[in-house]
Amino acid sequence: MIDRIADPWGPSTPYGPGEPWPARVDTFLADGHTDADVDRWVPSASILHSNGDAMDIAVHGGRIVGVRGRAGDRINHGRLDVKDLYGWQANHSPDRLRRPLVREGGRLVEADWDTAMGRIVARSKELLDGPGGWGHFGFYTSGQLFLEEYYTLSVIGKAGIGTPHMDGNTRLCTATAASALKASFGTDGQPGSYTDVDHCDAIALWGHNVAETQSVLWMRMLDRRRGPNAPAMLAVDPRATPVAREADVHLAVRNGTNVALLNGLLRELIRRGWYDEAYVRAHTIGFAELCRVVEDYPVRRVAEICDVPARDLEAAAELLGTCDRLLSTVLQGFYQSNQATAASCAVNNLHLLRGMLGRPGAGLYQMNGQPTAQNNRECGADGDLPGLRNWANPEHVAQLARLWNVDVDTIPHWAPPTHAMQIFRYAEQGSIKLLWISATNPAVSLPDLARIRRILAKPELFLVVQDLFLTETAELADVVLPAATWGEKTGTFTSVDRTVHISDKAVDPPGEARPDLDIFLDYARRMDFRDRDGNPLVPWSDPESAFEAWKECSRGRPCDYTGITYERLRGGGIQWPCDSEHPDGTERLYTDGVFNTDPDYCETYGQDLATGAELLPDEYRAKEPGGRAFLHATPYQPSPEVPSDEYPLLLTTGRTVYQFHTRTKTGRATQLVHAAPEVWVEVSPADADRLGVGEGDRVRVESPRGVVRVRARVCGVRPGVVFVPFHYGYWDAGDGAEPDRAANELTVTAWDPVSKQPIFKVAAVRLVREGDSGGRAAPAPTVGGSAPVAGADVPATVGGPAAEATSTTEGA
Ligand SMILES: Nc1nc2c(c(=O)[nH]1)N[C@H]1C(S)=C(S)[C@@H](COP(=O)(O)OP(=O)(O)OC[C@H]3O[C@@H](n4cnc5c(=O)[nH]c(N)nc54)[C@H](O)[C@@H]3O)O[C@H]1N2
Ligand SMILES: Nc1nc2c(c(=O)[nH]1)N[C@H]1C(S)=C(S)[C@@H](COP(=O)(O)OP(=O)(O)OC[C@H]3O[C@@H](n4cnc5c(=O)[nH]c(N)nc54)[C@H](O)[C@@H]3O)O[C@H]1N2
Ligand SMILES: [Mo]
Repeated sequence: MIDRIADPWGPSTPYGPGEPWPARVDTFLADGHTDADVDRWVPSASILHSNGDAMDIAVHGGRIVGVRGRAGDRINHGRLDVKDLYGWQANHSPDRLRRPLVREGGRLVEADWDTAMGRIVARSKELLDGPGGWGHFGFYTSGQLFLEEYYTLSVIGKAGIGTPHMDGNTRLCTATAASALKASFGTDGQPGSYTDVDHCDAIALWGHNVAETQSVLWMRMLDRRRGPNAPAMLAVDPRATPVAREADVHLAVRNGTNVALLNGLLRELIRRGWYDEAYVRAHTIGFAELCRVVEDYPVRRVAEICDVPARDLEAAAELLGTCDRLLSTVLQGFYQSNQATAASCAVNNLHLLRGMLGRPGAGLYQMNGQPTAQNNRECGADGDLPGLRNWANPEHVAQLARLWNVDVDTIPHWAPPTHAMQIFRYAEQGSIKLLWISATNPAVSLPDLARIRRILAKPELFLVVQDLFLTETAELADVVLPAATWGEKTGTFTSVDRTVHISDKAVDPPGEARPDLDIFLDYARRMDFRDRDGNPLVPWSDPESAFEAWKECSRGRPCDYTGITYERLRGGGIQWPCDSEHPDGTERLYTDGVFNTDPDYCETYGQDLATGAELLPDEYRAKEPGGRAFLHATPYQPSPEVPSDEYPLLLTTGRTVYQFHTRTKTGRATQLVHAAPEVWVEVSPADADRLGVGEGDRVRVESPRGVVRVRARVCGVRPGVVFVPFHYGYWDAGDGAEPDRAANELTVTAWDPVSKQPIFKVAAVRLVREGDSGGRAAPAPTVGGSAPVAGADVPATVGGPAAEATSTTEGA
């Protein structure tokens, strides 16, 4: 029995390079249940991060009673993340939405489905038939639905209503992953495989606190680190995360300076000849321009911009330049920071320069965050066209028109699809009059919340919210639709390394809650969307028939699913592309150094990485990519908001291992609530001293936009920077929530010019002491990035008997 709150990573199983990662099966059964009284184990995968850990759901008496990792699965070899062990308990929370709600006289009251859907359909028809038609519709969805749901929504939006105003919270999450992959390699799709961890001799983590956010992947990395011939490790993060503490080289850069750092590192590699000339010549375009741009970033200058020691930069360059099999992961420290796409492409440059792609151990993950973000990008409910098609390529649009049997001009393609921040802007200006939000909670997760609340509360905006709970966002809705979730519905989803899993229905949803797929299908039926021949536009009726329809859409594209069936998935995960040429799936992309940059095949004609300006098709063709990848070079520019006399500190935001996003699930699982009950701010010892702030003291963090009242944790964040986790909204988990606690009260309305991903990782703030600690430590975990400074008198984060789980290793 292991208290996995106290030890989120569990027992180590060291292994050496090229060896298989040993299995370790993690199980948690609640309330004294044992294997013996489990009626059924239902196959699924984790839904509280993007790792795609396979698990089985334990069912007893029609209820979920626990989970167990699947030993034979290629991703996790049986291990489970701490949120997955306990988070499912939220499914049974007594405050789940059980019936639809509609607004009557200013209040939300219960209604039946006919009434709720009737209101949405009446408003939709009125808008669609009136002047401006499709322009009044906005859809804002998620990275947490299933593939079948995104594809259905995508067809409804693009071929039924014909609106370009559809995006996902994936815009906040992995828009930059997609942009960087498209810009360098031609299309979305991760080149690497998780088995690269088994083979690599160096790991670089670029703004990725993998220990807390993809903890099973971290277990794999740690097991290599504890075994023979361990890989070297580089961490780039302004905080002393567990990753940074483990790394051989930790660059605690000033947040917002990633491009300067990468330019400096690339310059060192080139200068010292640490690159693969033959690979660069055969497989890339843009080397001369890259050399020219990075020439301006000598180590001394970069050390100054990033505020890290020059010798650490040199050590990092040597680590990256002299390894044989480099594995990189990139996540929010890049995607949500300044110059997001340019910085992420610079990591692609590094792998291209060193020829570190397409072979075991030489892996690159432009990471996903949410469990099903990849599917949203594939299916196009997020501001892409389905099947990783190029909206600016008329033949790609024509393919969709043929598939759906609709007029080409119905499908919006005259301009780039509208990104989320612009959708909210249109709602603010009043041109979007119906906004349908599914499986996301923007009243906590979007930047500059005072503004977002104003927009969502506008009486002229007809707001539909489809969720499990009456969230901060749902409270502002005109119609609330109660959804079924993971464990209560069937569907598929795809993790970072393109592995597709099936998640089967294990139990019935509460009350009248319905799977999101059924809700979208119901809407399509009631709206009576038809194709050109008068047949129903959306002819499928359940998850499997939706999946079969999607397979046709994916045919011949990079994410080809045509060889996958539900039946095959019940035997285990499969990596796309899976087609007649690759019947068992594909472990790595670009093994032959040929990239998806062909003008007829690519997903984008490219953008200027500094300004976001779109290239014309002819400009792209003129480059004659011929299957080569693009090396992009971008000069560093300071962040849109930098510290001033008034706001002298840099703010960054992010996560703890125990909570997921706005806590609608993890905030309803006792073990996780107790581990991280309330918001805090991380302050460096130097800043704490200067400001007279001690551990647990009450402080105010203020930006030009808002304020949060929190307690201070003195810990390993870099001097001049403070960190606030963004998990805590207004909803009260019975933990005595204080007002003014959402990090996004402080953040800026600004985004990357290329990916349009908001900048959550850089803002200017000041910190004001409000009162003393009353002898209590901050409510921050002692595990993870918020671990207090050595010697601090802070009680350790533990879970006690309620958090005891088992971990079984072979032969143990
Ligand atoms: N426990 C947990 N796991 C999760 C989630 C969760 O909410 N909780 N969410 C999932 C999702 S959707 C996502 S997107 C991922 C996110 O996973 P991560 O990206 O790992 O998580 P974050 O904490 O947002 O940010 C990572 C790190 O970026 C650092 N950082 C901040 N600014 C900068 C900068 O300018 N440069 C650099 N180099 N680093 C910077 C922060 O200090 C932080 O440690 O996690 C997934 N997994
Ligand atoms: N300051 C700051 N802000 C951030 C970030 C940051 O690092 N810093 N990170 C950003 C990132 S990467 C992300 S991904 C976003 C996440 O932000 P959100 O998407 O707003 O976060 P969640 O709390 O996951 O919201 C998902 C909602 O969907 C509901 N839900 C779950 N499953 C289902 C389902 O099956 N069907 C339906 N209909 N509903 C369901 C949940 O109850 C919940 O209300 O936040 C972003 N905001
Ligand atoms: Mo995310």
